[in-house]
Amino acid sequence: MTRGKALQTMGAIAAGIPFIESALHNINSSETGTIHNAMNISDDTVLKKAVSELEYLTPADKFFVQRRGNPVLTEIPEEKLAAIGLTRDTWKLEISADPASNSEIGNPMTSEHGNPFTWNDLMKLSETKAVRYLHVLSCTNAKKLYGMGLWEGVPLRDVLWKTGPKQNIRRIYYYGYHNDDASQIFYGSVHISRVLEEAPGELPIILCYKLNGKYISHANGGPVRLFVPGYYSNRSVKWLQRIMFTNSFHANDTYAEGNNDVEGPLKTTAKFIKVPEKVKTGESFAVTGLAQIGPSGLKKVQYWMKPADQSLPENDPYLANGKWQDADILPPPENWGSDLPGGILPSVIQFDPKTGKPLTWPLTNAIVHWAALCKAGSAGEYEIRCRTIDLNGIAQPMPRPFGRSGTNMIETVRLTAGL
Ligand SMILES: Nc1nc2c(c(=O)[nH]1)N[C@H]1C(S)=C(S)[C@@H](COP(=O)(O)O)O[C@H]1N2
Ligand SMILES: [Mo]
Repeated sequence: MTRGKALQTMGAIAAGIPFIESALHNINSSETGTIHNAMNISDDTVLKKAVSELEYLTPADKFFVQRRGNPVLTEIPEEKLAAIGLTRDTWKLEISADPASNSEIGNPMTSEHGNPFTWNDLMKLSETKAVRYLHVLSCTNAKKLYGMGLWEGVPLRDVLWKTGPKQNIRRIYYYGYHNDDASQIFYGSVHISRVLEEAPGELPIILCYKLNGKYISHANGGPVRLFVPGYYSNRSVKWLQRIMFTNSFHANDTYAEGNNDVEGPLKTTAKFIKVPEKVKTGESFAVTGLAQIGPSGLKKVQYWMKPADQSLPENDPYLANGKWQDADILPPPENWGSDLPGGILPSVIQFDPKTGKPLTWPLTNAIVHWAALCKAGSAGEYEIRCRTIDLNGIAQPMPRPFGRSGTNMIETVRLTAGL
């Protein structure tokens, strides 16, 4: 089967259309070996129902938002936003050189010089430069993902070049709105190379103004948040108002000061979405989840169900010796989410413009859904765990098991089997 045909068949599976033999096995034949099929989804009504409840893109108003500041920044009333430059009409971005450094730029864009970068400037630039991509919003220290989004913006470099950067520039520092109180500033930084250049297939840092096709709400960091792909979301500063070029080579990030590793890319890690609390002994039930995918990719998602009173393998902190079984990794959905008219995804960087299909699946820096059919042989309490295996064959939480560079401990959920 050709790759295009395989993807088509996979679409049919997601839509619940019966298909012949395991198409999932066929797409697996590439050396990336992404999708492993333990159960024929289209044949099983329990699994099919569970899969039909999954939504790929988190609706914008269902994203988890980080509440910080006093008063809480996400909750500033609508009528106060214009006065602080956080409506589309009033938004301004000040771009200058770090006065504490020797960076040289020819054309600072600031209110002082009468030329800050405005919403109108951004919209003008978006006519020729707008890009869209699928990317998770994921906090370094949170167990659950904050959301899976479709982000639209203008590559930051296209704005920064307008300021005539010259020399002695190694990083940018950038800052969000902060209740006009210096102690509440949330800021981030990134190496200038990451702003100016990508490897083919890598995503650009953007001045982001749309989430799931709609202007970003104030709560979600609008009118403009920086979106820094590949990292945890602490680098994606909300309510962006100021950017500085600097010759400093140090990460200057609010999160770094909070004992977090801000340089590490996203980790490949599996999470549960739905595990029933109570199941009937001897009857099949479905478990669903998602995997966040980092640069090491995803080969498999696995689950392990065991009686709660059965002890864990000894001298095995990462449970490598559990009786892990393969879950089904789901194909691209037919319907991408309720925020999009008709559930139809507009063109994104990660898709082939000719076929409208993803260039790879699953996508790095995004999620993929998975499902498994389980059964409890006898009555009692059970534990169920899930983990990923990356494309290097390394099982979660390795190769980076430490917290503070992204939470990736193996998740455990309990359930009871009875009559
Ligand atoms: N201005 C500002 N930007 C911010 C934050 C913040 O508190 N203030 N939190 C950061 C962190 S730690 C995370 S994980 C994400 C959370 O984004 P969300 O609030 O849209 O979910 O925003 C980042 N950007
Ligand atoms: Mo975070």
